[in-house]
Amino acid sequence: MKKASGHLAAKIEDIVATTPVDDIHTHLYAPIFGELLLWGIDDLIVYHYLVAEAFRYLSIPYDDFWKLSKTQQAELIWKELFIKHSPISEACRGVLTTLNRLGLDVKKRDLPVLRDWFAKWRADDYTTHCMELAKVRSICTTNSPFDDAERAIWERGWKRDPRFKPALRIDPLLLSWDQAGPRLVQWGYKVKPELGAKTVSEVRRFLADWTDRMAPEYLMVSLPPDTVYPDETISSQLIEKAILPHCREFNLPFAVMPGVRRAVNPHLQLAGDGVGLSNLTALQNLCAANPQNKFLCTILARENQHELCVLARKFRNLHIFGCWWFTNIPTLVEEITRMRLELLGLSFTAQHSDARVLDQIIYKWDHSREVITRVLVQKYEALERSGWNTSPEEIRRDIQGLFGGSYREFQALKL
Ligand code: FIX
Ligand code: ZN
Repeated sequence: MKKASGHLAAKIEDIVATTPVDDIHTHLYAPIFGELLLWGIDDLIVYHYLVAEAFRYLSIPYDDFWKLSKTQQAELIWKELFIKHSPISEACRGVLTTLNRLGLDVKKRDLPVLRDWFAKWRADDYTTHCMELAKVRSICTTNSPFDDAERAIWERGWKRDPRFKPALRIDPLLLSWDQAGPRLVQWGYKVKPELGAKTVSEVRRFLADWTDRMAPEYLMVSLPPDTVYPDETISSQLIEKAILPHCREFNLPFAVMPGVRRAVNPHLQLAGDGVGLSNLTALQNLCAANPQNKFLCTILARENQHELCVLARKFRNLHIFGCWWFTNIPTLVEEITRMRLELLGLSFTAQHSDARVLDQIIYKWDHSREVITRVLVQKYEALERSGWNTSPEEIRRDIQGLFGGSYREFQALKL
């Protein structure tokens, strides 16, 4: 059997490292949103992934931790996860990769010096700097009309930064109608607790108003693992009667992220969510019953990944993307990316960052590119052994597809 040349591997590594990405799901904000855009050393360290890990060691009462200032929390986490133990976990290593790529000397382990360095930056210059370092071309944000802080900014309006692309997040509407309904009433939409025709049309008016205001890329919800569709719940009815017709009218995909068990340990706040195995029959039913709707999906449980790939083989109105949260670790990114390539070829989006802190795009994309390179080298070498030559232009085309091109083609698809 002919051995692949080291030349091919080097070429792939170079193309993966230099191809710009469209980051299609994050929790970041454009700089105009002020303090809502998190960045800098303290936010990197108090990231909820690290809070969860620190509490593996910390014995202080949860409430005492939450009463501390951000700086104090960061100091506690830094001491526990970086000084008293080696920072081996993916989230810890991420902080170091980020600082290292920003040109900071992590060996010194000196938090005040790091703080001084960050203090010199302004958010808008720093945004450009991080996006350049990470080779991220555009950032899709998560925007909720139910979030009081950001709603006010949307209502005021501003000149758009074209690098930031909003997504309309609707979790409260679908998952806590009891509270979302009264808020809609407060905002002038005549909805009732039961979903009569008038209420449905008012929910659609609400969605249309926010779609006009935001011009979102898609509508999005994270779903608990036990979600069933269709059924008699308000959530299922809202999807069928309001969300899906709205998405068809505005040609917007509906993005679902199944598998999150919220507040498994509420004392950990944002860090307290867990994972569960989803019943993908709900997604299958959505795709099958609504061929004119487009669905984006990333799923949280490792055990659901294979079934999700098979579903994507069956439904062209389903586009799968990214390795999310607990699956965004090298072991699983490698396994999932290989599985997707083997079952779907190149018709998926390899990764999104899910970053909550701007600087994280540096490590999340660096680490992902490293793993994706490893998998692609194996795949193109295997093609070479089968007698197929792939030109650098073809490899670049393929990687552009995995890094946003395939998503854009899906967006452009007319069903
Ligand atoms: O629902 C989501 O979009 C999740 O990404 C978040 O809920 C989660 O807290 C997170 O940041 C995961 O990376
Ligand atoms: Zn997210």
